[in-house]
Amino acid sequence: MSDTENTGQPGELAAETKVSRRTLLGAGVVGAGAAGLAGAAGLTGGMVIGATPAFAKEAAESTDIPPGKLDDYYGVWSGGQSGELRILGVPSMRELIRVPVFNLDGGIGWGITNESKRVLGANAPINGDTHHVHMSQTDGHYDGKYLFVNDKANTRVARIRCDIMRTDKITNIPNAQAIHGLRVQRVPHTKYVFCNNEFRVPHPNDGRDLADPKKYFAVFTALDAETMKVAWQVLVDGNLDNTETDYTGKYVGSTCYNSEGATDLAGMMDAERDWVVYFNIARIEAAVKAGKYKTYEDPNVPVVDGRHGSDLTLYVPVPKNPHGINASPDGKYVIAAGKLSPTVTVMSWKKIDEWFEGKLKNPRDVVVAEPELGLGPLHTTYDGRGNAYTTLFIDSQVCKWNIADALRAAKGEKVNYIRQKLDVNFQPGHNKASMAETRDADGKWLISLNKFSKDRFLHVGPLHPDNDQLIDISGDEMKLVSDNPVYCEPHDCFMIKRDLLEKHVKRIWDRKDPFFAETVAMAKKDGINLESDNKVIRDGKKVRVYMTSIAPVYGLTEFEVNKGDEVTVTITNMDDVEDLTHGFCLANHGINMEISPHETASVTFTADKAGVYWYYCTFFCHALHLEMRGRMLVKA
Ligand code: RUQ
Ligand code: CUA
Ligand code: CA
Repeated sequence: MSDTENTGQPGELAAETKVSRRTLLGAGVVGAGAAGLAGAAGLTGGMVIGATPAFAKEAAESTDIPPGKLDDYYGVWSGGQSGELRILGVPSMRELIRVPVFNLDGGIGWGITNESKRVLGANAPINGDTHHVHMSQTDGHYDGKYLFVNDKANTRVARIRCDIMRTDKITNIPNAQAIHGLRVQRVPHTKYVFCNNEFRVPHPNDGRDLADPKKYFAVFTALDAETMKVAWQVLVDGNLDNTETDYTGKYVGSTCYNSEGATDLAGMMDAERDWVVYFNIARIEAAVKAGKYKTYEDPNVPVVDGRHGSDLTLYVPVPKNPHGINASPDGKYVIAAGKLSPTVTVMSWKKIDEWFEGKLKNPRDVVVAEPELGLGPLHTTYDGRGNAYTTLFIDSQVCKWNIADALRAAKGEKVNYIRQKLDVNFQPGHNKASMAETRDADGKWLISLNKFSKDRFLHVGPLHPDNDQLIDISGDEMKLVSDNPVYCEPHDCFMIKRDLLEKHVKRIWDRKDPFFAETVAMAKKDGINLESDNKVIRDGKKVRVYMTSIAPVYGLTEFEVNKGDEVTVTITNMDDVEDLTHGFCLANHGINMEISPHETASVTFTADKAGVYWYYCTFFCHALHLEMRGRMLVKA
């Protein structure tokens, strides 16, 4: 049996059926790329790889979290085209909460409340495409402060405060279209969030140069993590896919699959090599300071020129349409995955430094190995014990390989650097090992985020869930331990040890929280004490209704307005009991919001229909929760 035919998973299809299905999937995916991949397959053909059975007999690390017990890790998942984030417990894989970001969320009223609308901005789109979520770091360790996530769909980046797990800032990225790769500066701390612009367009993008793709370009963006303003951008050749930072704070690199500047599939696969472009942060800052920049759509955003020939950047040719780029937790290497090449390219941060110092001549001198792993390598993660784990999309496998051995093989030694190939179900994109984005990689758990689930779950209609598989990597062998259906393609995730995040998370709102400070200021102008007052303030055709909520009553069980008034209802939950959340749903007005203990939330709408409209509490807060309601009386 050849390596890709490995099977034997309990409950799996017969080997023969499965092989044909796997082949079919691979073929379907290859599609127009067949020519390039045929070459790649040829390369892999003669290779001896140390595959092991996909499912080991011995019991894996237990994922069993008994009732009342807590998980060891928080898992933070992007939500793909749902536009949200999700927080899971690992290893149970129980979903703990969703964090709406770019999407409308009726559960808590995200996109409905004034507080969320202030974050989203006026007339903001209410869909998103979140791929890459990363936590802020200090000296290469998670610091529990912020999460950052991209919106490929609408060219935005959001920040989520970890203490309340709420999105608190969203920035539209100018001079760009489609923000894909996103990473945080690790060292000395997350000063910048780096964002990749995937699609090349004309600038300004106002109807000029439509048919002249040579004039299109893409930019690399550094966002200030505290202000969430764009600090600077770099004009690049080609496009930008994924990005990664080093462990010194000096460099950040991005993969480019469209070095061709093409606008169609064949064109984007034309070159045998595209590249990884590295940015020299200090030099870029100096160039900005020296005024060596232009501006495009936003006069406040300096754009320096980092195209070929610039001393701000280093373009390292790598094979072919590279995708993922991931730094090893020892701070030494950064590995770009070949996608249409069966190889990954291992580059040395130290050599990148030497190149910028002028000590190396050829950009390829920073490459220390280019091991062949299998078909469709997309992303790599690490166990902190010198092993790398690369997803093979087309082979539907995770390949575990040893970095030191790959370096020895690159020097001509006869060593097998591949440790194991594990079948996953099916077609993995990202993978991520626990704590692997930091110096604290602990090599316990690996998630393989698989794009197809086929028949792994009960059928729920033509749209199948993705399958995020949990794999135990604590021993010598990878062991698949659970299948987990997920909605609308989370691309990436990370796992952080419970104690590192738990201490930063609030269990009850602080009354001084900036999240609702503007609402508090509005109340103050009206002479309202939000914690005790229940009052209606009329201001022409604007009516502001202030009330408290204490289970099981609202401070106001009725208020009266005139048809056509613009009504703002502001509610402050004065219950002290943790977990005692109230809701406010106004019948037939499309309004629902959540108010957790000591939170103030508000919503503004037009009372456009005369009549009696009940409002009621949507969170089951008390035995008399159903009775927790009141009337809005709208006079004709
Ligand atoms: S990146 S797999 Cu690979 Cu956005 Cu999705
Ligand atoms: Cu308050 Cu239910
Ligand atoms: Ca290409």
